[in-house]
Amino acid sequence: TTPDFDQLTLATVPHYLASRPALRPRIDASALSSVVEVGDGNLNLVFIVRDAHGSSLVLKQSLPHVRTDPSWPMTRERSTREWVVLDTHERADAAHVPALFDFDQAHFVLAMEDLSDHDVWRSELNSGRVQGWAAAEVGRYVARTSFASSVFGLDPLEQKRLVARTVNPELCEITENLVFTEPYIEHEHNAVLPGNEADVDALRRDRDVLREIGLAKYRFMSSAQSLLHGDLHTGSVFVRAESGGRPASLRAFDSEFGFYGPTGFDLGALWANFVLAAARAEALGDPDRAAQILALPAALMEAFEAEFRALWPTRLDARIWADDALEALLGDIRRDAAGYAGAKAVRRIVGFAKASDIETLEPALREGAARGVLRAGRVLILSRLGTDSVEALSATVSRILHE
Ligand code: SR1
Ligand code: MG
Repeated sequence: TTPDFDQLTLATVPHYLASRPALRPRIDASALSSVVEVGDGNLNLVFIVRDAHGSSLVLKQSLPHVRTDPSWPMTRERSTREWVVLDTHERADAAHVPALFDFDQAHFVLAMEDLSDHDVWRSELNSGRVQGWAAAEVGRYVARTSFASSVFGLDPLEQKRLVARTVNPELCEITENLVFTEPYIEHEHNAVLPGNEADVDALRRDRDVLREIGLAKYRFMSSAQSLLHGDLHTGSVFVRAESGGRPASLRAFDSEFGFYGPTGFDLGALWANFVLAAARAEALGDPDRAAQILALPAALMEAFEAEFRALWPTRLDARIWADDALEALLGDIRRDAAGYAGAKAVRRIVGFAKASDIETLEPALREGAARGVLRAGRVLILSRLGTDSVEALSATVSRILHE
């Protein structure tokens, strides 16, 4: 009898591999040396499979519910969306995503390159290794993938077909609720230390913050600029520093939240996580490392803008999108990125799915770090009203975190 592949197990993975002709050149299913389940995110099963000849790959299968809360159902169609996003991003920038080997729509399984020789960037930051070079690399990834999937890089008919294929209602709804709504209301998903309750109250009473969050949510829901990764925090980025002649490498993975949205959302997600990492460094008494981390938003945005400018001459229609449109466009994306950075920083302190940067601090340190992130988040959320200089914003964030 054919085993049931509906939810893969260590026992069924070898049979599953044998059933996939596309994977035959990638792995010898009859000579596997190890199968391990390594999924530690909120949603999926992830297996690393190795064979006796030294080949390996990753299988990622979506579960029909949130992994950490089985009572919370979740569409498995997100696998199809991740496949389309990854395939599109691979065409635009193969160097910065895992290679895609196979997609099994019947069982919601993606087979991808094993990147075990890389580390998750958040873990590196938490361990004190900043990997600062990675900020420019990921900025180039966002520039290449956003330009290629936008109307500047794609024929308008093709672009609209891709918009239609990547509509992601259920996962967008998660972001709409968890990032833009729940932190600003009473909700069972929220939890903060008692010492941070007044900080959250102050944010919820701030009418400017509420207006800007509402406008940011509106742009998230209505601005189909480019095919986003959709959840580009430092836990969605693998890094491998240059060593012994082996080049540095960065790969953005886990794009199941991808959809056509505002380009600044992906940039803002990274920026927010730099703020969390800097708050951790400050809490641990390392202001020099915090300063090093707070240089990353500028490195990210500069590399993004430089790459976008370099791609601009290849835009499909220069008749109407003239050169002077470019800087206005980049200014809009920069302002969006700063606002989304604030929203994404706040959600990781107040709402569901917190970040280990702050959560693994002991409570006495966590309270101050959380307060700093909430205050820094407010400045970023309100930044549309003032400066759009990334360096100036980071200088303010630095002062707040150091207080
Ligand atoms: C129920 S999913 C919770 C969070 O995990 C993902 O990483 C996204 O950030 C989402 O908001
Ligand atoms: Mg994820």
